[in-house]
Amino acid sequence: MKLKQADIGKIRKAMEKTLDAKRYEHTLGVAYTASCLAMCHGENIKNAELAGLLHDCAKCIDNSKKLKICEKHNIHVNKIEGKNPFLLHAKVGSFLAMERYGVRDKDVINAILNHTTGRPGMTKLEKIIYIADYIEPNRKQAPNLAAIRKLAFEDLDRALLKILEDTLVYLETIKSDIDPMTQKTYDYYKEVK
Ligand code: DGI
Ligand code: FE
Ligand code: FE
Repeated sequence: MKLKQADIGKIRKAMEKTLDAKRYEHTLGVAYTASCLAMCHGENIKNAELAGLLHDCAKCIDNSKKLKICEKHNIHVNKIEGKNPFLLHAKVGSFLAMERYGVRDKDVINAILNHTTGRPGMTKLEKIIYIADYIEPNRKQAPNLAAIRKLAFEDLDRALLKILEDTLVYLETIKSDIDPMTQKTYDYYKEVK
């Protein structure tokens, strides 16, 4: 399918088709959690829902296909992404949001693009998607979830910093490669606070 203009109903149906059942439930959870955060913090509710619905649209594409899409469309793959191609679902997802799902809003595209690593100087919508991805109701494993869920409705920057900190600790514990952007984002928000 290729949409000329982003249509939330059509995109929801497309996600149900393209994602596995668990990922689709997670996606709905991110979309409505992002909508609630948008209400709470004065962001555009429909943009939050749209970005939430699409943030993982490339998650169920296998790694070799993701790498192929990047090659074909000149999307830069860094060393860490080359070794951990699942990270590319954010870049490939933002590309598909534009090309396949008809999203034109730059902020929505960037919220999809930066939802895994974050970036220094995120917009309110980018923060909302990053946080909603971590706290949506189907998430159960992360530590401090109850506290971070409460914090998300009080202070976006403090919630963001706590998630970044817990993510870095988790990645170090499992000895996973850390994307330079994840570290840069943490360093930036540590200074902001
Ligand atoms: O796609 P989701 O699972 O919904 O969520 P996501 O896109 O935020 O990806 C979550 C995973 O990404 C989580 O296990 C932490 C991991 N991650 C975040 N930053 C980095 C990272 N993994 C590696 N290897 N390096 C990073 O810098
Ligand atoms: Fe993701
Ligand atoms: Fe997600």
